[in-house]
This record gives sequence, structure tokens and C-alpha cells, in this order.
Amino acid sequence: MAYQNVILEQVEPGIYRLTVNRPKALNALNSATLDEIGAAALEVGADPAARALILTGAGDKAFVAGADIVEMRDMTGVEGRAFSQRGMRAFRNLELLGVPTIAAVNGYCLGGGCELAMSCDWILASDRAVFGQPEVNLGVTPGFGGTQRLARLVGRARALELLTTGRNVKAEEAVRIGLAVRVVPADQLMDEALATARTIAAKGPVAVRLVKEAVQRGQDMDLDNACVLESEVFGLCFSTEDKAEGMGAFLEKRKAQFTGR
Ligand code: DAK
Repeated sequence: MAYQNVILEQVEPGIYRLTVNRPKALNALNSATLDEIGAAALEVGADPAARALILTGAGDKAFVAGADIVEMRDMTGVEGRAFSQRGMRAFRNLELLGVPTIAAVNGYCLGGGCELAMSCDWILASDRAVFGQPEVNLGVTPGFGGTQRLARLVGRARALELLTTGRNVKAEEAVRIGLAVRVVPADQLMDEALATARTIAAKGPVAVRLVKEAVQRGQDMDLDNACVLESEVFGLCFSTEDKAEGMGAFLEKRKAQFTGR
């Protein structure tokens, strides 16, 4: 599909990069952009050869500076609800993508931008990244999952402190509270994200997908059922060529060549 507000590229075999591309508005999320993010996630999801997705923002100033305030200003309650649902759908498509997703956060990551980043599996932050949920400054709550995903990531107290004050946090603090996993110099951000994606792409593809599924589904289950789920996916791995290749390669002291079958 042709996109106007995002760029979807396969930068290396199996490694996709999705760039939110409205740099003049600091990549703010309007309705069209939300729809394109959702569609792009489905497009990557439909590729069985996909191995990882990197999500970033165009330009060197912002990842995404939030939902588009120009578009939201005149919305009615009913329209606001539909806008929220639109974002929720798009971000859920991304969250449920079968392969790992890395948000490479290259600058302002505010409001809907922070919610978008949190819909990825983890956040790699540049040393220029700034995170925050400033919706209360505008008289609204977050509308794309921020009250839920932030609290799950950093805990209720830290989430409430950020959500009710609208305080921004820099990259180092984001790592300290568990919002981001690592900080890297801005000029190395994409290289680092790509290196991680390559590492993932070299592993057993079926196992990588099943690990993501087990962690994601397991988090919403009680421990007993979650452990049953793990046994099921573990057993499933034993029916794959990847398992035979991975264990065979180890015992033969060579590098495994996985096929994803
Ligand atoms: N929306 C639209 N345009 C934006 C924008 C945004 N979120 N953020 C920046 N821009 C635009 C600016 O208006 C400016 O446009 P021009 O004046 O050049 O036409 C251009 O991007 C450059 O921005 P600045 O000139 O302001 O750049 P500065 O370096 O001075 O400041 C900044 C950068 C990121 C600190 C500043 O732009 C800023 O504070 N931006 C707003 C950040 C923010 O408040 N983000 C949260 C947005 S609220 C809901 C659904 C969704 C949501 C809530 C409820 N429901 C349906 C219930 C989500 C809400 C949000 O995300």
C-alpha cells in the first residue's frame, strides 16, 4: 500500500523500518497517520519472512510530539472517542505484531508519541530523547493507552506522578524507571537498533515469535496458566526444523542456519 505519512522500508532481509514522517509537525499523529501505522503493522505481519520492526520518527528533533492538536482542537466528544479508538486499533496492531518491535526514540516522545513507543516491545532512547504524557496540560487524559501501558511498564505510583503532573523525563531517567531499556548517543541510535534487529533475525524465527507470544499472553494470565502456555510453546518448538538445526549445530560446533520452519 502507498503511504503518505509514514515510510515503510525493508532495510535488510526480514528487517523492517517504519518511520512516522510529518517532520514539519514534529511527526504529530493525525487520523491518517494513525491509520497508516495500523495498516503498516498489518503489512509487516502478513510477511512470514519478517523478523523485526524498528519504529522511529523522521528528522532529528522528534520521534512523535503527540496526537495532532490541530485536528483534536475542534473534535466533539463523539469524534474524540472515535479518534481514541482509531489510535487504539492502530497501536494494538503494532503491539500484536508477531515479531519483536523496537521503538528507536530520537527526540520528543510526548503524549500519543509516548503511547506509540510503549506499544512497541521495548524502547531504545537516544541521549536527546524526551518522554512525557503532557495531556493534562491540554485538559484531556491520554487517549491511546497511556494510562494503561505506562502503569504496566513503570508501576502505578511513577505512572500517576508523570500522568498527573505532565512532567517530562529525559532518556537516563526513562531507563531508570523502566520506560526505556537503554540510552545511546543520538548518532548511533539507528545503528544500535539495526544491530539488535540483526541479532534477533539470526535466531530461530519460530522460537522468537513464540517467545513474544508467550510473554505477551502470559502477562494477562495467572502463573499456573501462563506456565501451561510456556510448556505448549516449548513443545511446539520441538516439531520444528529450527530446533533440529539449532541443537544439531550446537553439537557439531557450527553456526546454526535457521529457516523458520
Ligand atoms: N500536534 C500538532 N502540531 C504540533 C504538535 C502536536 N502534538 N507538536 C508540535 N507541533 C507543531 C507546532 O505547532 C509547530 O508547528 P508550526 O508552528 O511550525 O506550524 C511545529 O510542530 C514545531 O513545533 P514547535 O515550534 O512548538 O517546536 P519547539 O521546539 O518550540 O517545541 C515541543 C517542541 C515538542 C516542546 C512543542 O512543540 C510541544 O510542546 N508540542 C506539543 C506536545 C504535546 O503537548 N503533546 C501531547 C499532545 S496531546 C484522546 C486521544 C489522544 C490523546 C488524548 C486524548 N482522546 C480522544 C480522548 C493524545 C493526546 C496527545 O498526544
